[in-house]
Amino acid sequence: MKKILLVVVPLMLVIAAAFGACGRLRSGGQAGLLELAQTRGLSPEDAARAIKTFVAPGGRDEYMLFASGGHSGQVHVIGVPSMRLLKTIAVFTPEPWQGYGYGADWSEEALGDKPAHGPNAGDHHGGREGDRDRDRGRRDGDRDRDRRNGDGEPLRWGDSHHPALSETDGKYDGRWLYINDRAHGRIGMIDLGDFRTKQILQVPNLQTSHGGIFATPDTKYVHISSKVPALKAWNASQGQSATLDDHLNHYADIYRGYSTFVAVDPKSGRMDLAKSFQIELPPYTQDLADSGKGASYGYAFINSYNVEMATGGIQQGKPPLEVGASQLDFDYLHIINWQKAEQVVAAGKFSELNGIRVISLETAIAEGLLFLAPEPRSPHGVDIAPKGDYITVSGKLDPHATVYGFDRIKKAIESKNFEGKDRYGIPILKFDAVVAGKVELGAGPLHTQYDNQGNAYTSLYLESAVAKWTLGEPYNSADKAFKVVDKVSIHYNIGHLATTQGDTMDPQGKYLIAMNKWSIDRHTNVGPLHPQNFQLIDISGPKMELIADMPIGFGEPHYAQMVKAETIKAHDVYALGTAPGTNEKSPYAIASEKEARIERRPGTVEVWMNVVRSHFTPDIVTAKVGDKVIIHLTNTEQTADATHGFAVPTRNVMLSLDPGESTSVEFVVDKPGTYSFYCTEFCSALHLEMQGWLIVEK
Ligand code: RUQ
Ligand code: CUA
Repeated sequence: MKKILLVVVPLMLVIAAAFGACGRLRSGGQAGLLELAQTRGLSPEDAARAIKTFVAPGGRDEYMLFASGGHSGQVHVIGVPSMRLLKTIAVFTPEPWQGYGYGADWSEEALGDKPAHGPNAGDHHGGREGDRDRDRGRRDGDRDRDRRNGDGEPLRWGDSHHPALSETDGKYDGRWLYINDRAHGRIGMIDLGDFRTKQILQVPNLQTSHGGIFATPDTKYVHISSKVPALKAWNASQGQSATLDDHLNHYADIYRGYSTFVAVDPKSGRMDLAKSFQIELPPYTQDLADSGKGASYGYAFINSYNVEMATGGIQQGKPPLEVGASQLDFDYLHIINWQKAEQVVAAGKFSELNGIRVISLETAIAEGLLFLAPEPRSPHGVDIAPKGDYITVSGKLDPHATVYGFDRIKKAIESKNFEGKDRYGIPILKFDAVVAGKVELGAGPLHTQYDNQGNAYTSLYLESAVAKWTLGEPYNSADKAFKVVDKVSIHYNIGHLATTQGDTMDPQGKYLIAMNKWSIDRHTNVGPLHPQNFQLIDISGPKMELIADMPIGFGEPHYAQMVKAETIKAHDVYALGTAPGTNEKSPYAIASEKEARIERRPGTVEVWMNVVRSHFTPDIVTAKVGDKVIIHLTNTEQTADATHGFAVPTRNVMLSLDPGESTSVEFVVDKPGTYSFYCTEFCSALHLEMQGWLIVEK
């Protein structure tokens, strides 16, 4: 009895506090709620957490989390605080529900990196047959080149790591989202008008990527740098030859890293290689990166490890990489003045390498746009504080975070306060001259985010915790700088973390998501491959409080960004006839069933198909074995959520047609038969009848 009272009384207080005096408890009454909590075995704290995260049916979350899907290749959109999964956006991996990677022209273009309708499309809108076929031919060729890497196989996966929401004045503007493919040095671009991937760009000269993605504060560029350095001038589609001897004994000469500033079209958000540039870097392993802003606008910062340039080769008598790469006490923070790099490119001091303008290492040094600063061995994250004045570098193997002052960096560069040069001739700034402070956080600090009260939050991988520490002036004059003020345990092995808008100039300080690598005993056993675990932490008070777990049943997520939901303004339906690839009217769109038709020419059947509840018109298409079938489908509905599918059995054809959308597909029919295509969305009571036939005659 005593125990029950102990639970009930505080629970009443908590719930009463949560609701104030308002009358929402009337339905069940306070007593009813208490009983319910007891029946479910919830402590008062549990009940309070449930209320903190609960979003009533039909309600909306305050924030949206855009989380990388790791080697699922996708991006996951999660509502916060409810931690409900709202959508998975297909990026690097085909996904049938969204009709992505199963014949839809826009998705083939995205996966093949050819904006057939985009700014470089040239004559695509010409509309004449000849143009169209020529254009298609060109697209196919380019697509093959870009998609087939090395061994000639189309790429069908990616390792999505670091999302970057577009920014205006250093704040998320809700227009576009970019994400890197760690495995292949590619970038995916998602339009947040329709949450679809519009473009995937293979960044030249990179084999892998890690540093970024970040958007510069005005999204003039998105940045990505190489992770493991690739053979100089690496060409993914052609390959390049090197011997074991080259690798073991000439590593420093044959490999290079690159920092890439990929230009973004301010209207469409598309990446434009012609306006982009790269800066050649030494073959250290460049790790995470972040964009300068505010005080440090115009600069970029990249961490590194393995400045030892260890080659691996355990059976060749060399130390394992993790040993070889940890011999020196310091690695290097790379400091890049990209505004200066822009001027150098404008002055023509670059060479073209695999289709991108590249500033050589020599030029970068001579022009004073690249510097190094020592950082304690094998760091991981580099994260710029909201005003752009502090640069936090996390130790990974060192329990400290090292905080660099941008004013100090600038002064050291101006007064040439160098402690020497690296073997490539890049000036190294004096450590003591550029460091503003150090803070001992705990074991395995990885990544840092910020709030609006002058605090930083750093993930501690080894300790399975988040440390909260102070920035002091100029964020909060009452705080002593670089002091740990709170810690919360995480379950388990946290990697990245995301606070509300915590990497922008407008952090909110409400929630923190811990993105954990291990979940061990946190969830129901689903076999030896355990889900990863997201944990929601309330950071609005002086003490951090863990309030919810969310198992993540897909690839290992890395970074995420959390934005006010109201910033994202996605449309409900497309304007009639919109091609998702361009956001413009498709030249193949039809306005209604009356325009539906079939045209035949030798070897080709071309169909303009109308799609509405609950039929396709035409619903019978005939072709001969060996014909190319081209179908332009327009969903001529304008009702929200009236999406139809178009699936052809035995073919890799699976489209999703949102209201107003016009999408084309082409495929060759090589076997006789009658194929019953059908709608895959339960769109009406007569959805089951929404089908037709493709009759392929001998
Ligand atoms: S790297 S935690 Cu982005 Cu840390 Cu994966
Ligand atoms: Cu359309 Cu089912």
